[in-house]
Amino acid sequence: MRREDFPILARKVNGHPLAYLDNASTSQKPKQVISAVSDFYENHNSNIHRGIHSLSEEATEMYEDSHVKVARFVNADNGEIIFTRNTTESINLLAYSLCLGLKAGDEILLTEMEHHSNLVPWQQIALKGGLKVRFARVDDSGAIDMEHFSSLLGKRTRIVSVGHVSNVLGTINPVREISKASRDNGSVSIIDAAQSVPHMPVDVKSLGCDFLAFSSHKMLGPTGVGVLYGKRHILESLPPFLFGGDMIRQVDFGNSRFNDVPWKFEAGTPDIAGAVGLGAAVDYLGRIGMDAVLDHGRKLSDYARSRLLLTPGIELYGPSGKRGSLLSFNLKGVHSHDVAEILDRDGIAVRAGHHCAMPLMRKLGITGAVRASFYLYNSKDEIDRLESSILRVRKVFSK
Ligand code: C6P
Repeated sequence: MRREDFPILARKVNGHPLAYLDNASTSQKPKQVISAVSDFYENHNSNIHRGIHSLSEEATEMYEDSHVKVARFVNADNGEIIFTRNTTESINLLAYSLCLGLKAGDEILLTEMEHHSNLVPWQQIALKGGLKVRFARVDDSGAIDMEHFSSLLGKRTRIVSVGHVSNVLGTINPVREISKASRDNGSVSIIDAAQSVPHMPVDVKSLGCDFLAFSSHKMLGPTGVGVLYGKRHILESLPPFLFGGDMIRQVDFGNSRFNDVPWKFEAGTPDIAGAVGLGAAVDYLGRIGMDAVLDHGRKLSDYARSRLLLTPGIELYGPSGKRGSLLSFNLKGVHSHDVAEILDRDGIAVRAGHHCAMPLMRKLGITGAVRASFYLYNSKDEIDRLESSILRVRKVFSK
């Protein structure tokens, strides 16, 4: 699918054509995104919302246009999209701003499969404020134990924050059901959509969540830009996270009044070129269609699973049915870093290690895993190369 749009994919690594299977970490960028960023710097670079001159007006319009494009992409309304630096910052913003209003003993409900970005911010705020973080169990199939989840959702649960797609297991969590249960319980619902928005159609209205966070760099856009969707009335009532320029309406020595949403949450000069690049990424994905992106990712992930199931010595993690576009595994008796290093010699880029999910690793009884993650430019041929390379690793280590 449009491999030729991605200049980096023409590269060779260690003498082999690059098979980039580390997309859950960050995706590659098409020339349309790269050109949008360089066009911004070459022709429009200026600060936004400040200067009354042509360049500043152009930059402001381009930056705001990206808010609108991203809002449309996830079916949010204007004013409901905040640009942050990444998913991590989006969740930190919520941890700070939402927890300011909580009391000691209030609870935050997560799951055992969360990425550190959706765990450490809550844990640290909870430690400071006497809040309690609870974790819904992950069962042997790699799914959230929904009975356990329901048993933890109680009178003191103020916040429920759950990953849409696990970056280790690939599990697609029932976030619509979770958002509804949270709403019925009077809790705020948050979806960590870092691994879903790049790979499938996501509609915040249909999911019914209060907040949803994701990163530009995993969906063909530049690094340095993240997104936080929030229901407008909640954003309006929430205190800001960062203070300074651009997020204010009126400042006196004694106090300040804040700007409207989303700018109340966008203090200081943002990554303007990055936001413009994200707009171009959303245009690109929109032209392909997210249903087609999902279909392609699913086919590759199913194909990879079917091949690796037959590979001797492989232990696979995550559900056997519908999964995100990734697959984690270990080769028995070989450290995941050694596998990744030998695959790299064959030009195959995968991630290995704990994948920023140490508690989940502990739960699985492993210290790390190898992860192959796919995107719209990957092919079955690359998965065949992965399989042959793994067989070579096995040979090296069985000597
Ligand atoms: N996971 C991975 O290789 P940032 O780094 O803020 O853009 O995204 C954080 C994040 C949050 N939630 C989930 C489910 C994620 O997968 C990630 C990023 C990468 O798995 C880098 S650790």
